[in-house]
Amino acid sequence: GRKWTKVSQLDQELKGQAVLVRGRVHAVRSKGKMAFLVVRESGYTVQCLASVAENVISKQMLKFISVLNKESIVDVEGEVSVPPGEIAGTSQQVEIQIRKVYCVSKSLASLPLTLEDAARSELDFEKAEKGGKQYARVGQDTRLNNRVLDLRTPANQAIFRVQSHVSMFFREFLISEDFIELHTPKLMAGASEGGASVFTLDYKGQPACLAQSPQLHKQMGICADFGRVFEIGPVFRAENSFTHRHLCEFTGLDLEMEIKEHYFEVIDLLDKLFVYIFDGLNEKCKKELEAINQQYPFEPLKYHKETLRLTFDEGVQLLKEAGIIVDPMADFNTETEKKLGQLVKDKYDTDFYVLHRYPLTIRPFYTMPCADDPRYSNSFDVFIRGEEIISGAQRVHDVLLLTKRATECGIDVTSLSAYIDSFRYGVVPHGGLGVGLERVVMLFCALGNIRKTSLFPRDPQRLAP
Ligand code: ATP
Ligand code: AMO
Repeated sequence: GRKWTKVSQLDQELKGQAVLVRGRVHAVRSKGKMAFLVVRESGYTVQCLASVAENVISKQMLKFISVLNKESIVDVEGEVSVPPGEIAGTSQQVEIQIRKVYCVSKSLASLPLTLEDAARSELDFEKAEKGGKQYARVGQDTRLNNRVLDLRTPANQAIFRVQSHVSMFFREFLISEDFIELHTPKLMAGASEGGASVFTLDYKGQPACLAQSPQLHKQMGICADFGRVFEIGPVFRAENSFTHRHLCEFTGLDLEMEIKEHYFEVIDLLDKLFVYIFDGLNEKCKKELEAINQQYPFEPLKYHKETLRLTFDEGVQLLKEAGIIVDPMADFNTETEKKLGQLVKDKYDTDFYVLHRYPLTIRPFYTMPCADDPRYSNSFDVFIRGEEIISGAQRVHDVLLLTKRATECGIDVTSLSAYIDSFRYGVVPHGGLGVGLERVVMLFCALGNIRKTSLFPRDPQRLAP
């Protein structure tokens, strides 16, 4: 095979050498006997020059280059040169003197959105306005309808690299803590979480559901003596309303583990796990975070080596001190949660914290009531910037109590019989949690909308592309 050079590898050390690169036509300009072709590969760009004057290329080749459609895939053969002075507008500080250009795959001439438009930041809009110019904004529907193009922007490339790192760090940390990765079924005979937000389907004549979480089967993994289990997989929720943080399909990072004495053992683990993830992102994804920041500026996440833990009641008190009176036995609404996030930030200087000991009635049926006061539960939620990223709890492992709680929650226990039966052969006390991957990335980077961190989002109004 021929030797290929990546655009990112093009530097002054290659001066005078012949290179072969493949990338997209990022921009083309022609001017008399010259053509300027900017080639982009994995977010890196290089300017390539074609000049008829020096007789290296033909007039036909010059014409061919100057009419290349943006986003087409091209192979460029040429020689690396170092122009005097700085090169503006490209990432690489060298140029390629073109010998030949091949078009490997042609893009349509008219694009539903251009990458320059899609990559603009608020700052770019402000600057343009001051300069008397006005750019059209690329709306979210245009982006999502043409997601493949939209995903090519530097910020989007970075978002999904960050997302990949979050799941990698999650897996890496848990494996090192003796967890095993399992894959639970997504086709279910009954709902996993109860409630209305379940997708139903026909399973060869039998009514079935898409899993709303791996809850039941990850616990059954504990019943089967796996001790510490995790899963990274799809989660389906038939959400009705259209919000900035709910999807109908998202990626769940779930874990379940034996606990010896207290649900704090799960919180201790998540504390270390998330410090590992955040440290890892800050260390290994510097370039990506910078690229996201360029388009969507955000304050870095403030967190500490030891995560703040407040009880739900302490949360209620904090709100009360700020003049916000809430029902101490009901869940906070989105606005109150956000407000509490601000109060916590002001008082404790952290964007990341745990609220635990929730009232039992607002938690799912499988949640363990507190031994000292059964109006409360051994449960917790975790927040970033006042928005939930994790729910978790110790689970009820006693069959009688589990049946009672399910019934109290209005759930038909026959639909749960396989789950409940698995507790009849003895099970260690256990607890666990579920994380929304898209929410972690959205909130770590303060992106404001979960559609930005979902590759091809599924929401109540969108099932394609
Ligand atoms: P979880 O699934 O763990 O509950 P969540 O972030 O969806 O995660 P909920 O407990 O459903 O949180 O809801 C928390 C608060 O968010 C609710 O009290 C409600 O005010 C608000 N909320 C939840 N779902 C919606 C929705 N679909 N539309 C508008 N607000 C919602
Ligand atoms: P819960 O329902 O809170 O808990 O879900 C866990 C986490 O998943 C994320 N999440 C969502 N993300 C995007 N779109 C949605 N519609 C959506 N709904 C939830 C949130 C949430 O914190 N079985 C329990 C977990 C457990 O106890 O182990 C559960 O599913 O980040």
